[in-house]
Amino acid sequence: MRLSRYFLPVLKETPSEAQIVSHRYMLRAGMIKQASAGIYSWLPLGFKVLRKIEDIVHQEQARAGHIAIQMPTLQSADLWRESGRYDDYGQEMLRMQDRHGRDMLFTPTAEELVTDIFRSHVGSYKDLPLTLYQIQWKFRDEIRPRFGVMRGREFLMKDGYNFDLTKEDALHAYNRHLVSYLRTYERMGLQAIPMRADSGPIGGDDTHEFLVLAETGESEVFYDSQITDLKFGDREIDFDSHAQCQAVLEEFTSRYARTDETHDEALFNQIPEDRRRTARGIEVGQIFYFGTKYSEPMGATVQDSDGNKVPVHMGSHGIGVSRLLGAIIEASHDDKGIIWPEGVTPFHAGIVNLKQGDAEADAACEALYASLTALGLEPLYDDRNERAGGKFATMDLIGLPWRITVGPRGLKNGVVELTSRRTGESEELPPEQAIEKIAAIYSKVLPGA
Ligand code: P5A
Repeated sequence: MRLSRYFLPVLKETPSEAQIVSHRYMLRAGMIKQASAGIYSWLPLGFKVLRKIEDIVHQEQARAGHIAIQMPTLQSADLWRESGRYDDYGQEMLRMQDRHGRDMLFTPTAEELVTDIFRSHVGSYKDLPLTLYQIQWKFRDEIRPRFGVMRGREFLMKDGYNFDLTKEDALHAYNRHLVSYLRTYERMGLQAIPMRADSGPIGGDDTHEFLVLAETGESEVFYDSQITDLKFGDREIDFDSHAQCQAVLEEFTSRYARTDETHDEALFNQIPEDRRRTARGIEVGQIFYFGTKYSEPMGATVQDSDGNKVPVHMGSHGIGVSRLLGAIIEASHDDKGIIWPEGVTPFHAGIVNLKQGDAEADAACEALYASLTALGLEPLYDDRNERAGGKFATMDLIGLPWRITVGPRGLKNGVVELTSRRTGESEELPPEQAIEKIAAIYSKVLPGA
């Protein structure tokens, strides 16, 4: 993409309504525009990152054997009356009527709808296990929408639902999701710690939230510092193996880590004092096992091997897809702007032409642009007639991990400058070597590369 032809409405001033750094940078970098309280339009740069996050989620869901569907945002109230949640859900649910006076609602979650799909089409234990998921907009009429995409009213969620014959199988689905989520968040450059939590209106006793530690997080958390040393890394897991998923779950959940809802001071105090941590965290996901809470009242049953009709055991699992942009920025920025992890960056490298209009500099930039594109990478070329200082400030703000700076002086010596956004370190090297280096870095990040 050439910046001269892109739509990147960068703001010079810091918007006064933004209280936390991710919200400020998302507005300043022209990623989002508020449409009304807690509701945002996604501008090109923000939309690009949102799509990258969705891509990672889809890839990791496929790896775990889960199947994508798409359900509507508007639902009939009838199903929610069947489960009993229509009256329970309260004011967070946006309710409306269609022209015939039928009660409708904007989906805050979709346990009922997916259970209805299941009961209409699945009747035998032979069709299990089954996990269906979607990435879809949700609406929750939060009393205090704030911090931009962090606590929106409309927000994008990955929501998945497992259907299993037995409790044991459903607990495997729970464990499998925990493992899959560890991998998913790490690919986004995040450490998200599973913590024992409270299940709220979704229900059930088994639930973990995934929290990214950040001072601006809305949740208070308590944990054993040893937990932050754990990395999932690139281990190969057989997601069908109960034993393997169980082992990973135990490794990542055996140390104390709880949100304030489930915090137990006496247990916490058994950890050696130098390892006790109290901090704040951003909830980027949550997994639930709730057994037959929906399948029983809604009649979602299958025939077991003895021919008996039994309600299926279920759980649901959510990732805050749009919230993740805020969480990633909170975890990765400096005073100049965002620092995107390679896995989610909107463009792989920036090209800054120090002397637009200089025949040699222009040609060198074009050649770099073509080489990166040929490798399947997306460069953002700042080809505007602007001062170098302004170009650098924009690149720093939008946070591309790598910048190639091209100017007539370097070109005389056959070199360009390659700068890491994260460390600020630069090196001069011939253009081909700069390309090779960038290609090598992304070959480890991009799937299939
Ligand atoms: C699991 C999937 C559920 O709704 N039902 C389907 C279950 N879980 S949840 O924890 O309530 O939500 C899942 C994730 O969505 C994100 N989230 C939000 N993001 C932005 N703004 C909001 N107002 C908001 N509310 C929830 C969180 O990341 C949460 O973990």
